[in-house]
Amino acid sequence: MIELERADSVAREAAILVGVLLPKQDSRPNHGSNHPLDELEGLARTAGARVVGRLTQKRETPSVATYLGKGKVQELKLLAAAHDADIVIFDNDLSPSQTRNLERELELKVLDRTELILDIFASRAQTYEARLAVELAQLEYSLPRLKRMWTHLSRLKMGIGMRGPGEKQLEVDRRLVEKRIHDLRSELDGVHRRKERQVAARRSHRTVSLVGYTNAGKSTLLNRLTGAAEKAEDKLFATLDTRTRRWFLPGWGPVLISDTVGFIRDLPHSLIASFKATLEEARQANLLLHVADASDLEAYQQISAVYDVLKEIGIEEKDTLLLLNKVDQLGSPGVAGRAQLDGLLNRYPSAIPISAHKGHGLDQLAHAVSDALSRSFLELDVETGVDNGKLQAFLAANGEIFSTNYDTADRVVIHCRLPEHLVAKVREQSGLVREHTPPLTTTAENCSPNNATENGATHHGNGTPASTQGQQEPHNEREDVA
Ligand SMILES: Nc1nc2c(ncn2[C@@H]2O[C@H](COP(=O)(O)OP(=O)(O)OP(=O)(O)O)[C@@H](O)[C@H]2O)c(=O)[nH]1
Ligand SMILES: [Mg+2]
Repeated sequence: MIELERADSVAREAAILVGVLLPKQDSRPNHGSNHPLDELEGLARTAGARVVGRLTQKRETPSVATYLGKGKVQELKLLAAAHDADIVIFDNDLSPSQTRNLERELELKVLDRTELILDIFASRAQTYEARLAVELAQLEYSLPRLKRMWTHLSRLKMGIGMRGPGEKQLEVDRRLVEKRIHDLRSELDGVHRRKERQVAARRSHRTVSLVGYTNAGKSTLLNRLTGAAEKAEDKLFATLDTRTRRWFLPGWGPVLISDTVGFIRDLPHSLIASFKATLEEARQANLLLHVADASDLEAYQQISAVYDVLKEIGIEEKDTLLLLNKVDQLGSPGVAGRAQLDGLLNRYPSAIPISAHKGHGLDQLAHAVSDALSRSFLELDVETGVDNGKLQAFLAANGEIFSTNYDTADRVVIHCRLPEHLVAKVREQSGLVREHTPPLTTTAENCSPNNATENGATHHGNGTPASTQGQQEPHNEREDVA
């Protein structure tokens, strides 16, 4: 089987890692204690390579022809020969001509960081949607590099960077690739629209979405909270699609919680764009839980890389709780200690320290989630005809009913808590909506619609309190696009 042959060859690939430290990257904190190629090594291992050597160079700017300086290219060639390497992986993004020049010079396959990430995604994508997304991202990456085939290498073999559609498409004519890209885009658009509708259909439930750097512990937390058994591994990009589970939030009730693909610094733009459908749950969630690995020496950089990706998909303004995970690890050898956690808490005072693995901090997490969700709920008095059973059933299904008062023969007032975005639906079903008036001040008189303005909730003819009306309409319109 071809797949097995590929996996087999990848497992045997000996890789040299190369990083050019430009002034911006070199000034990233913690590099004194963490090797700048550690993350690339994690990625290379995830792709199945055996790392046999590392080489770094500090430069003001990359060399136009080979990214590395001339002398370093020769050093790299010797290093690769000494370790009988099969492949060279750069931590930087190379232009098509830099890759070609390096491959000629080194007589070895050369990959850059983007290509390595794409390759991992290609080998891990399980669902139809994830496969389409990865194929599209790979083809977009390959298009400007179509001339670059590894035929000029004497030691051509299958392996990293040649999985997925890469090896097929590099041989075909550009127009066919463009056509395939076009087809994939429209197929993914269809998937995205279907996904938007599916997610929107669940709007009556509050939804919480886990986001975060890859390997931060999102799937472990989902499993811990919901008793699910999703794959959680000490591997980068263990999760590539979205799983949604029901979480019984103490003191609140059931909410939907979803786990999704992890982020990484400099995530290729084409990949983010292709994974739009996968990230739809996060886009429509009421609340994001940003899981960060507080024990990682690069925690600060990882947190800001996640914010960068959230910005790129346009959801950086969403209500977000930052969770500092793996606190059980603090104090273990080789990981960040208590001082880093204190520093993180100083920088992000409302962050919640947790251990998804051991279950620490989950009560505090549940409280914080309840509080955050409550902010988007309204406590209301809904008045309607006693015979409007449909609306009463709607309120019972989508909100929480505290009391029902039959103050007049034909009218009923229901005191309830309701998601803000459903207020318009209540109005559509002949419900008159007012801010809740506490029972002690409630009289038969001020429950009548005519007196609504007198008890503090300004009416606008449609039953919505002034305080909610302004935000309500655009919010609903945006969600109704699906
Ligand atoms: N010590 C410790 N390890 C944890 C904790 N949470 C998760 N881990 C470990 O971290 C690794 C990654 O966990 P996952 O839950 O797969 O991480 P993820 O964020 O889903 O990763 P991707 O799906 O790859 O993006 C696994 O080996 C977990 O066992 C924790 O609280 N403490
Ligand atoms: Mg995961």
